Amino acid sequence: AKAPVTVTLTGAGGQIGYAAMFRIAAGDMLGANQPVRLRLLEIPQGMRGAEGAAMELADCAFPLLAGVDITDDPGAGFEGANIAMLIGSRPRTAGMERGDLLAANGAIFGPQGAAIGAGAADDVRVIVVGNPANTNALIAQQHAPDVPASRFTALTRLDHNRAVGLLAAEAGVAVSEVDGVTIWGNHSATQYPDLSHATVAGRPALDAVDASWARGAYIERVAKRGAEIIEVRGGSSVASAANAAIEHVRDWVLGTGTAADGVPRRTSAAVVSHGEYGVPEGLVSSFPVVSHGGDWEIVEGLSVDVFSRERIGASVAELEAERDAVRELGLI
Ligand code: NAX
Repeated sequence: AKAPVTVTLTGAGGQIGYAAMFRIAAGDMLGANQPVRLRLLEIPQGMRGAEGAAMELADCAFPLLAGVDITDDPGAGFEGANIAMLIGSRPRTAGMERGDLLAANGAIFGPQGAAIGAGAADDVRVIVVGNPANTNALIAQQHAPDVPASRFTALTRLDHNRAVGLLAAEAGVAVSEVDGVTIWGNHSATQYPDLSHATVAGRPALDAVDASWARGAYIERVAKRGAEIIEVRGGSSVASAANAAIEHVRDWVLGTGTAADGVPRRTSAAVVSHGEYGVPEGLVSSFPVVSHGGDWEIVEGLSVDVFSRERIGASVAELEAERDAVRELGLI
């Protein structure tokens, strides 16, 4: 039998952690033949939630689940971790200044990054879900200088999946007929869902739907989809966020593969820039990506028109401002 993969979930006593762990233990993330060991990392207030969830995991008797450990110590939580899913954070609440938000998250993601650097497995792969996700990933990465920077990523797959779903609905096709959508920049209101290179049933998306919609209401709808879910459901996105994080890790580890026509399947992920598309080196920004051999690769060479250039620039400027603010606060 294969050796278990150690998956550390932070915020495991919260909603997204709860939605994710059963699917991970069932094999949805790493495959039906790969045993997993779950590490649930919480803060003291969240330990009971994690303990209760672990009791339910036991009651599922998942054949692939090799063990569950629960801790509130980041050192123990990340020891030997192969996959680290950083879900717990301090999201913005009403009246919170940006500096307070970044400082609170620096106090979480700095120590967690250091613990990953000190004790995680050599092949550790990190995905940050907790907001502000891109900058939290940057903070963690900066505290783990011995881990390759490419192992730190942030979740924009939920934005990507929302963008695919809303495009398919507008065009009146199945989501399986949509390809080539990209989310650029920050997981925030400035994100840019780009249809320039997208296709719908093989046709350019910008011909299949009204181009002014694609570059107007659509962008806003994708960016504000989280608020729309809150308004209708009375709570934030949970299962869809967990699903996106699972798909991000699955594609990262197992590869994005090729479509039936042999064309590589693209998706979106926030990864550390090497300067691609003019995004300053070192920022954790969302790009069009493929994955093979266990590594994300940014898809280069896509044409970027004036409209897209401006949109990408605005979101990247926000990421630079966040990076400058955490630098000024001494968090990186
Ligand atoms: P919950 O409040 O239900 O759960 C968060 C859990 O994290 C709590 O149990 C808390 O005790 C724990 N926690 C806090 N600090 C911790 C620390 N230092 N170490 C370990 N655990 C810690 O929130 P939930 O709905 O699960 O959302 C989690 C995060 O995901 C939030 O920051 C949210 O903003 C973010 N989201 C990100 C999305 C994305 O696409 N990137 C979309 C969904 C979601 O909004």
